[in-house]
Amino acid sequence: MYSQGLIGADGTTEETEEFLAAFQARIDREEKIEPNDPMPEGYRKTLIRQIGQHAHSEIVGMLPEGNWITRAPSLRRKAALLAKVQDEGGHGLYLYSAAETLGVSREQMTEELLSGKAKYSSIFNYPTPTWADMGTIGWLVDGAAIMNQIPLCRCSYGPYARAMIRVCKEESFHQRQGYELLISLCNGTKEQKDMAQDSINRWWWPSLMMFGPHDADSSHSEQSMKWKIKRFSNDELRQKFIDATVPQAEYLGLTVPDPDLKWNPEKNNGKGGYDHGEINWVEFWQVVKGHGQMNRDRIKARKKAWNDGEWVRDAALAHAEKRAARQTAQAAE
Ligand code: BYC
Repeated sequence: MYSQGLIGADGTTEETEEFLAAFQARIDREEKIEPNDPMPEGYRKTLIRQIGQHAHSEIVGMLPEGNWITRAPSLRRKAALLAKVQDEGGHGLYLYSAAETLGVSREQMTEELLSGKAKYSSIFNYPTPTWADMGTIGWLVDGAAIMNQIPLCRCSYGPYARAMIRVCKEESFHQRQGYELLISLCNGTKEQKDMAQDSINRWWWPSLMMFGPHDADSSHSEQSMKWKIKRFSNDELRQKFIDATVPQAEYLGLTVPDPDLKWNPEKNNGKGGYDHGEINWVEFWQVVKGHGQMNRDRIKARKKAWNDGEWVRDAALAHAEKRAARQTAQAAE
């Protein structure tokens, strides 16, 4: 068990071999790590990086779909899209709160996003030129997110794992609304079905990129899996996603734009799975490094929102300070 003796006199944890082994033993026993527990600095930093990136992705992820709220073709579609975008704002807030339990402030995280130091998911740097993209994002992007995030509900860090339970329930609604939208388009006119196919042609490969680089090129996976932050590797999750999604495309009567896609009965230990073509990793890294089609627009929009919201933050803070002062004065009376 832990003893406070592992905490140094200055309050920092001493990362002796004994400390690291005791920490790993807790992880191996599937104990949840909580905010005040001693933890290796690398564990804390990895979580801040991943949760922060995840929170930014949710917030930036509101922009491509927000683009279509005013142009949704019916009240029903508008209400569903509004609810989805609002949910994403909520996910960002739970995730920023989970990261704050690790000793980083929301201001610091936002500054890192706006300065380009912190990453967000590559997927949100692609444009949304057609209404069908609202269906495809729900189906493919939220579908990929669910595949990646269900295992995060079992992440070793308690606040992140608990936040992910609600996030995943909402993502499931998002995925279904997207798929239902595409079913309507595919049962509609030829132009509507063509619009759906064109959208899948543009979003298929970027959705596969969401899972990150191949395992051999993933700098963090090995350690993150040892710490049970990640439960599956990037390639394992990508394969699960492809295997689950291709039959859904077939049901829609649409095809995924991969000429090398082929059912392989030997794959997945004889359970069968799809062999697939290679991702364009040059494109992936260009987008991750800020040179995608929409990177500049996305950061510009977030900077404007942050600057426009300054007076709201100031007013909320002034109100909180005033109330605290009043309470202190009352307590002293
Ligand atoms: N895009 O060692 P690796 C959503 C970076 S939001 C950009 O494999 P890791 C939704 C990676 O950060 C979807 N960067 O890293 C919202 C690392 O760079 P740094 C977001 C990427 O962390 C609204 C480097 O490449 N989901 O669901 O072990 C509407 C090496 O990678 C990407 C999450 O954030 C990428 N695609 O694994 C709809 C989930 N991939 O940090 C939907 C939580 C990799 O060393 N995050 N990089 O500079 C994760 O599960 C993991 O962080 C990842 C990457 C699987 C994404």
